[in-house]
Amino acid sequence: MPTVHLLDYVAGNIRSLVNAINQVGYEVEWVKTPEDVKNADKLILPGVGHFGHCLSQLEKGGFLGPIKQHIDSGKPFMGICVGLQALFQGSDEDTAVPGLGVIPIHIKQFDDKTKSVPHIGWNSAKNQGESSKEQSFFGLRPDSKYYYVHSYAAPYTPGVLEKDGWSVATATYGEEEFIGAVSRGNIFGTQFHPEKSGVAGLRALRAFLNGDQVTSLSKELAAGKEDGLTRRVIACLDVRANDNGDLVVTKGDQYDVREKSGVDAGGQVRNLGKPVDMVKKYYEQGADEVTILNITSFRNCPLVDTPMLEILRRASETVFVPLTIGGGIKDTVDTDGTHVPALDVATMYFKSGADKVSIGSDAVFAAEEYYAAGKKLSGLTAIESISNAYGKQAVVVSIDPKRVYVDKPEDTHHHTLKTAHPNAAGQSYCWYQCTVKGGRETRDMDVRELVQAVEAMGAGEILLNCIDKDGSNSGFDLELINDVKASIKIPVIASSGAGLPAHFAEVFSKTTTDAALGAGMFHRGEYTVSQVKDHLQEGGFLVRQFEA
Ligand code: 1PR
Repeated sequence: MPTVHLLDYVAGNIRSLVNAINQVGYEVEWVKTPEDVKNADKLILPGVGHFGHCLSQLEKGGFLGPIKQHIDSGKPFMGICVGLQALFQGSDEDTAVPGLGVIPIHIKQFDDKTKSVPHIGWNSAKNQGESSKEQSFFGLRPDSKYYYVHSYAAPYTPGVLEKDGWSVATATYGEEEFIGAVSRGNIFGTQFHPEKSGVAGLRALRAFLNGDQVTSLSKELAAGKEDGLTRRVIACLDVRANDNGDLVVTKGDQYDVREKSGVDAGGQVRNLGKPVDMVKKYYEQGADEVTILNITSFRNCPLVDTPMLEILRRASETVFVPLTIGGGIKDTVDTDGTHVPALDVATMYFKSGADKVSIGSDAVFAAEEYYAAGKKLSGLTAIESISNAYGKQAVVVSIDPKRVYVDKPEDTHHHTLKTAHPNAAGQSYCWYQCTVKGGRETRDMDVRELVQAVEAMGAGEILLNCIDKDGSNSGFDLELINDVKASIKIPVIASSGAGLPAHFAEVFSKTTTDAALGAGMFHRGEYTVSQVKDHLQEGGFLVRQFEA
């Protein structure tokens, strides 16, 4: 197999990039020292986390000079995400640290007044400039969608880079048009993650590695599709061991996963399939992401045997959309008494192919401490340590709230809302109480307090479940979703209650949710992810369809 050199200069969750490189027929050689850069023919600089941290790590390691020499010598170079941003002059993210200055533009933060930041999801990379009707570069297609996750981007001004010989492909987020990919001569950079962008991303990666710079476009392809962020549809797998010890995908009603009727009635864990097979199935149906939750993580199990690791390793070899893993991401005492910090637990998952980790119970405990300390950050929580090391986009907080009805807002010190769905006793105010350990224990904290605390700690996204709605097939809890969206800037994934494709259309039209997740309706085979997307598309929503 031909090789490509990959620079792993910070703790990076780049297992998926290695898998994608292998998938397109190349082997990775690691760059460990500045000397190794000199031996590289093709060089890829992936980027995770913080611009300033990345650039100063590269500087400290003595890599910056050799990278510049590599680029100047005309050898193939590709920068991904912050690896692309490193090519620019500098970034708002850290104005004290300069970039490589290859592209004379400054990276800016997205405006969060009218939209969620980070920008997470599938967006375009449409070639600009005069030749864009006939051609694109490195396999990019105007009708394809690519997976982005970032808070900072290079603003696009038509003609500025083109006049210096650059080819530019752009995406639009809200009102802002930014650079999604650039290329000139031996240089290729993508703000999106090709390794997480399905077949479209693999095509770009393969084209770079094969040196296929110019991509001719047919008339239909050049016409492209509507620009902008698509509606994100996520499939979620709740995983646990059944009573025979086999790992199965299960699904509860209000978090109770044991059968209540049929041949297995009497308490068997509901078995809906094998985890790795189901991850692949949903990828091929067009799921924009797959979330895998270990729902019995509070039980003791030696960390190295954590069943999720093997599932991730196998799934990430052939599934090229983001994989989120949840359950048990916290400071842990292993069965042999060793203390393992949450960051190390997360690192194990990232190394096995996860792109994000999802934190449940531990986020509630951390938020309690945050308020007890007068809203002071300790710097020690799982959210903070993982977010600092891997970037906030890698940290999801999963919330399991329950509705609590009251007669009037004064009856509780928690944030209430007036609901259109009063309970049997006629109470029409409610608040949403946080729970831990998969809903087994309630805490004196409402959802608004929790989301604001975890946003302050550096969480990048909220997975918003609702125990009352879980498994009900009655649609999402729109009131809860709107209330949470109004409280924070980070993206929210609506979860619990999806039973029909129409429920996805409803949540996208009646709330400003950033993504919507379904579980039971997919597992039971009632609907496929592609049927949900077809329904959304017919309703005028922009979606990404699976590219074979
Ligand atoms: O607390 O950090 O160890 O994480 C445990 C994780 O496991 C949390 O994310 C928690 O939500 C999850 N979990 C724990 N127990 C259960 C259970 O079901 N007994 N599952 C559970 C949560 C809820 C959703 C579900 C949606 C959509 N699953 O993820 O997929 O409600 O379902 P639907 O579309 O069928 O309605 P920690």
